[in-house]
Amino acid sequence: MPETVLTPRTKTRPKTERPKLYKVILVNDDFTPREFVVTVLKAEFKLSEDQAHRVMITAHTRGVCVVAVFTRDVAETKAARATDVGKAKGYPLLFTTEPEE
Ligand code: TYC
Repeated sequence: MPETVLTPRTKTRPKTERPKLYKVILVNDDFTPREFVVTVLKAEFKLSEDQAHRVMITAHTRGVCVVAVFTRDVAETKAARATDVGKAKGYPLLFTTEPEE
């Protein structure tokens, strides 16, 4: 009797987990000038003038706004750097991070 050779119809590939992503969140305060917030958003997060202005206004009116999403390391580094830029000018500007659901 001839042997039946079955060829698999699906390719197997090693499963690589996608890294968990973290949101960088801009927090409103009553002291940091609006234009300064926009400048920091453009410099640290590479937002356009228009994007930066929208993010700033959203945080200003709602209290917080998600700026962007990164891997944990990148999110924490960028949030710390952006917060430090404000601190250097004596402003309480704050960026925090939070894991995505
Ligand atoms: N609320 C600030 C003001 O009126 C501007 C501001 C916006 C500050 C967003 C922080 O995350 C912020 N000067």
